[in-house]
Amino acid sequence: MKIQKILNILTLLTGAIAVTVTSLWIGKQAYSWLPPQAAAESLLIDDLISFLVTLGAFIFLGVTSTLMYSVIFHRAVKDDFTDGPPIEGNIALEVVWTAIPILLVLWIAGYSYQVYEQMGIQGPSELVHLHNPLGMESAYAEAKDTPALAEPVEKIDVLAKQWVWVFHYPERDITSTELHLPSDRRIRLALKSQDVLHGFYIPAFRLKQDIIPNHAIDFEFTPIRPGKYSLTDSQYSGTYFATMQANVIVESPEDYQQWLAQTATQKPSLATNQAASEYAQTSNQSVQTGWVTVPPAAPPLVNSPG
Ligand SMILES: [Cu+2]
Repeated sequence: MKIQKILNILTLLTGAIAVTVTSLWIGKQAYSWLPPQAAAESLLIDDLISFLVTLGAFIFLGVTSTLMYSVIFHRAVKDDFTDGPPIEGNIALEVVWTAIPILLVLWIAGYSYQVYEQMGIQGPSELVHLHNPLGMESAYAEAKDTPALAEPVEKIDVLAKQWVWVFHYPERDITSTELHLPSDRRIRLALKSQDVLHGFYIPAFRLKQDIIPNHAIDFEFTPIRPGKYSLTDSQYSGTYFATMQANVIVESPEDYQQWLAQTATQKPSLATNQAASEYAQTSNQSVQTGWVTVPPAAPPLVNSPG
């Protein structure tokens, strides 16, 4: 009897260690499932995702391995149709399995909030303050003291409309349909929408922000990896919403300055606009659906049509 108990504890211990080690390994794999880490914020988000995957893997493996163990080693013998032992509640067990999930949820909430605070992305602060006057104010005040925000900031205006992104660089007063960004510089975007709700989403930066009409939303981040990424609209904004994509080019500050200077010498020209050309095509079609759609905004005049 004694030996049986020791064996049971050993089995449980071995199982728990195997599940923990496997979960930690799966959590490490999570990094490779995601796009390149092109902004400082993506490092924080990916750590959070890895943590959540580790936790999820631990619960999944813990539950399934217990189930498999019971099915394999505690099968009823053939022709045994008797009932199992009548177990009527267990206060200690119920307290434990209620307390553990509560603590886990609080841990996830605390960690997520901390990541959001560290990112210091600003967002629609005046709207957030309106709905949550106590919670957010201190977070923003604190974020202003972090060294990331004390760095020189590159300001760019982003205008979203049906269905095109237009970027304006106030420093040189130039516009483009491709978003150029210097790497390792704090970027501050002023997000504006001319018509409806749009969503600013760069998966490689792990950043997403709704753009609300009639509100300029400050949005901050730091690109860290030169390369070409894509910006997509994360909110359904009408018929040609799928065409609302733009290239994001992260380059060294020297290349960025060179691009600004070179673009400043170019006369504004009409940008190619997929939404406008698709709309023009449908009006030439012989079969008319009769469905009305919002006509796309006129293609913008930009210094760099991309
Ligand atoms: Cu849109």
